[in-house]
Amino acid sequence: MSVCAYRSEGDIAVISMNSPPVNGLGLPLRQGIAEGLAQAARDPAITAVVLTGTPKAFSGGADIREFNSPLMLATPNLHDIIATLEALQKPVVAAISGVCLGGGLELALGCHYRVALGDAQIALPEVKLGLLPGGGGTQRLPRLVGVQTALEMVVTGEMVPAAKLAGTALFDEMIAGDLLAGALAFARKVAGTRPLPRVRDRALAQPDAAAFFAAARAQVAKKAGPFPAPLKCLECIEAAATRPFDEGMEVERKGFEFLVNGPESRALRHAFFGERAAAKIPDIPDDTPLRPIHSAAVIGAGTMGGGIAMNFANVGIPVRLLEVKQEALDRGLAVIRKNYENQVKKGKLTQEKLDQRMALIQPTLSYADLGQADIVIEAVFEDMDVKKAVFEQLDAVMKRGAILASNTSTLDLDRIALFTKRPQDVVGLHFFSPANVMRLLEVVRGKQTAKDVMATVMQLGRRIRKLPVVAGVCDGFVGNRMIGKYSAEALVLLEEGALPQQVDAAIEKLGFAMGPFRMSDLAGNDVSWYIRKRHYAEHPGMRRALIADRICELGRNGQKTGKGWYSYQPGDRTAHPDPEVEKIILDVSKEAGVTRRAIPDSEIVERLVYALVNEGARIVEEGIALRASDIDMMYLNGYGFPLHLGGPMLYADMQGLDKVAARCREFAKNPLSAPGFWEPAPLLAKLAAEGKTFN
Ligand code: T1G
Repeated sequence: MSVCAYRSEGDIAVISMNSPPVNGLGLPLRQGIAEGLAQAARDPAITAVVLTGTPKAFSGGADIREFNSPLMLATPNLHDIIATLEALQKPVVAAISGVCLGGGLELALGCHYRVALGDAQIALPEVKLGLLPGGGGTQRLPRLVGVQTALEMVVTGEMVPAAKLAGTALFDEMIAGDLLAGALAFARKVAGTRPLPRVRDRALAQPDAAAFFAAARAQVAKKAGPFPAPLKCLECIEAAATRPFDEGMEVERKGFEFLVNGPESRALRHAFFGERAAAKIPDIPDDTPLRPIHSAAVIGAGTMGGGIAMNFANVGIPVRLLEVKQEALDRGLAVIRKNYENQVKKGKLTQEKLDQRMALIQPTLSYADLGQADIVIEAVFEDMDVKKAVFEQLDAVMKRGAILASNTSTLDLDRIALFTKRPQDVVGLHFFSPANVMRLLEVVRGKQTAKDVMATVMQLGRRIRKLPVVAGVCDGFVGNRMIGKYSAEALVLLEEGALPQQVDAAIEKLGFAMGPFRMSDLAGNDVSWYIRKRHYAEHPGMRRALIADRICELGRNGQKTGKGWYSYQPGDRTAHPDPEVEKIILDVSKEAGVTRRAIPDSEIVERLVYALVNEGARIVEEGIALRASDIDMMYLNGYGFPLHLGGPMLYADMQGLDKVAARCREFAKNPLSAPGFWEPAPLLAKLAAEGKTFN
């Protein structure tokens, strides 16, 4: 079926774009539009043209799948189309419905007129992809909506309902009801109007431009972080307000060129597609029937359980919250209420919404009250015996077809499933603390987890505003298995010559939200100690993390005890380097006969990130993660990996896998590293040898 249809309604030509899923302006669609315009131009019976999309999308913009490929600039490119529009001797009316984004809006701005439905969504979202509008949007939009509105729209990339822009010159008419009928009527009305209005011909001035843009630049710079796009966007709007149109277009072209070839945009586009890819499970069809989820239950009202319950209440799903003791239940509810009250204080929630959400969280001490829930999630202590008791109870009380989920972060889900007579209904839903904030939801697929259960929880994950990513069953699944290697290497760095504050500072300078030692102090050093002791028992020959063990033996559990890798003042989370910790580190190095050395920050970063990458490669080749980009999505949304770097696997791609593999081989020579730790994973070695990438 053609992606662009042409027909005439009397003396008006109608060009209808229909290139699923969102009329991305890929080459075939661009060709279709160009052909339609040419046909309308040469047909003497045609007096005007209407350009339409679908109810869902006028156009979602340039086809971002074409980026960094020859297709992007293949002619007719977007500029060619807009030039054709502006040279046409017959009026073209853009009829806008659904989303009108990026290049799609720029296409509409090239038309002589624009009419729209009030609920159409308008945006130039390129900045969210690390780009700027490269089709003239930075020069034309201000000429219709003014500098201030255009600047906000381009620098934030946020969608604006067309109705909110009805008062500007962006739309010549707002259409109520039948968009096509309204557009045709408008086209007939303007068919004879001359000269044809072109946006580029409109004058634009910004009073006191120098001061205005200096102030705006300071504001934008504050929020831009490591991303160059927002300031480049501002530069273009400034050019539109202070220079002739063609000069402004040149500023835009140069800015776009710079950004589209930059690492930050590559990372943001990787995140865009990676999030959508994560929703796809190869052996589970997209149209798998889902189990209905009208109510939920959570076992455990602690930090995790309370946060998990909030996710359901936030989207209107009633949720039973079970604890074994009344005071634990009361405490859990008080924490939930406090969380909501904090949001009310910040103006992010109304009191009415708070009350509605609290009413949806129904406390109980009895398992019998859970029986009718469609899904239950246990968030009890990370101990297999405790999980066994809980799942045996759940198996006894939950209705047939209910989904039984564990929030376990490392335990064997297949074993947990066998505590029930319905292993096919058991799945892992690993939330990240704080569960009502962190976006990542690691969905652990057991050997026996039914396909419709997987499809249901993946959709439910999106419904509760999480990013669900699939993991297979192994120790630590994906995220924590990798972080285990990262933390182990951080400890080796201490034995070798670094201090916690140097290691944390180095990786935080790269952009991590928190280095390994500050993170451990926040999460609780006893948590990782408990896991280390389990590993020591399971692998008696395993090399002990002597420094970390000593820290824990002293009860230095982190922020919650006022001392950990750092010391803390009461009520203050500021991490203060502690001489007692430094002494422990120096003692262990001495006992191990290690001659400490100064380790460059760059080496610290390589060893921490490549430890993640190497384990990630093993995880992909074992099929524990479905794809490398899933690992990146996990690290961007659950572990504070810097967004402008796109995730550990993309970071490795950008360094060059041959370089990464070579460095791993270098690190493998370190006598302190565990046997095989730095052996390049076979997938890494293979891709490096073939000059390929993970993504
Ligand atoms: N190009 C190609 N595919 C796109 C696309 C696009 N612009 N937008 C979405 N898709 C695919 C997406 O990958 C997914 O595919 C499917 O559509 C549904 O998307 C020159 C350079 C439009 C609001 O940044 O914001 O124009 O996974 O799951 O929740 O100045 O997609 O099904 O195979 O997100 O309903 C500017 C990005 C481009 C818009 C729809 N445009 N897209 O949301 O569905 S740069 C954008 C979105 C540009 C010019 C510049 C959203 C949406 P699959 P979805 P949704």
